[in-house]
Amino acid sequence: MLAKKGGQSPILFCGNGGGKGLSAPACEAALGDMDFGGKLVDRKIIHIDMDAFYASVEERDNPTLKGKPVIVGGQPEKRGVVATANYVARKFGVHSAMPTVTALRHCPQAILITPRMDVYRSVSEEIMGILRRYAQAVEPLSLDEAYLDVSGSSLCSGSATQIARAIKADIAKTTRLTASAGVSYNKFLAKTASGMNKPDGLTVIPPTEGASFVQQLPIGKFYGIGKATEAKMRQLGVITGADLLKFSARELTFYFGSIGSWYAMLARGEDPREVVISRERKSQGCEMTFAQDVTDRDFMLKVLYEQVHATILKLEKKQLCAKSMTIKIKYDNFKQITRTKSFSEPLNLTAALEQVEILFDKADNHGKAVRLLGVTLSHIQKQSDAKQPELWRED
Ligand code: DCP
Ligand code: MG
Repeated sequence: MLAKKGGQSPILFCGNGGGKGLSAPACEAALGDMDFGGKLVDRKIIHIDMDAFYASVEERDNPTLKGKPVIVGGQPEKRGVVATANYVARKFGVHSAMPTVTALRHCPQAILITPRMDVYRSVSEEIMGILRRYAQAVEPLSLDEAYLDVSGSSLCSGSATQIARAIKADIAKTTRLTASAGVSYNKFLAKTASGMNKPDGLTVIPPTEGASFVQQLPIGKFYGIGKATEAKMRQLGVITGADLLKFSARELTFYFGSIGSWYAMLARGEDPREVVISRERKSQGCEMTFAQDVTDRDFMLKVLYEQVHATILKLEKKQLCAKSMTIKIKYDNFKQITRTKSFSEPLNLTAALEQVEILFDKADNHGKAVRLLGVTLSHIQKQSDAKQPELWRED
């Protein structure tokens, strides 16, 4: 049985909570052993995403918070931002990355909690451990989300939907937290599905429904389409996936560059990306929002030096090194710029300190007041893989 939602294409809503349509037999049958003949629809991918993760951990550990608006984030007087808010606080318009001061204006009665990263990290390890019991291919994306490829699994008679349900139950039992799951035949659709019925949702987009689902999807909900691209799409008259489908890959490449061919695939409900078992970190960095805006160049350089130092140390601890550096500067008007430079050899500390100054001066701040500074090192590789000219010279 297919549940229709708001006149959209039929998708299976198998939520355990929130009073959303529950259709267990349909869920079980959803991805069964259906054969749709196409090479891109024969995989079974699950995306798991914890609900209001940090805030849920806080509520779990302090039952007096139950039913109250909870914000996990930095202090307003230090110009902290919201890491997350529970669903009660979200009703007031509070969301991740919002300055805490704004969040508290929206919801003055909210209880503000400073993040306890160690606790979230250890809960995350517990969750990833559970996921690895259900699939060999588990790809964590952050502390609270991961993809699983369960194609060919013998668990739950091979039903990806049943596996997702079992995972949710296991997570709930072990951690007393809820997760939402999305089940489909590729990453893009599985991830979109997991966000559709939060919290405690289980949403399945079977192969028969992928194309029609994508057609009704608002363009802003497409994976990787941010606010700026969405605005550009709108200028082209693209409001939904159906509109996007009218453009060829070549046309989309003309308008958006090489990423255009990716949009063309998404419009067709296709996403060939594999679930990658061990995902290597692509970048490492840190940033800092100042309690008060700063204009002093020496002070800012000192902060950047410390950030570079800390970042290089973190990489070295893992025997990694990096070949690109990016600095981020956010001004008092919230305008943000980045400057990046790549190098042929991995950066050591001395080179990195020199380069951060060059990048900072390239930004040409002209005494503007700065609210945030950050450094990211990317193009990361293992130190042992870094080319050592004297050892690797090719004669
Ligand atoms: N996070 C953060 N800063 C952000 C976004 C997220 O620190 N800008 C942290 C806090 C979140 C966690 O990462 O709890 C997971 O991020 P999600 O985007 O999955 O958000 P939540 O799990 O909080 O809520 P949802 O139920 O929407 O998944
Ligand atoms: Mg989450």
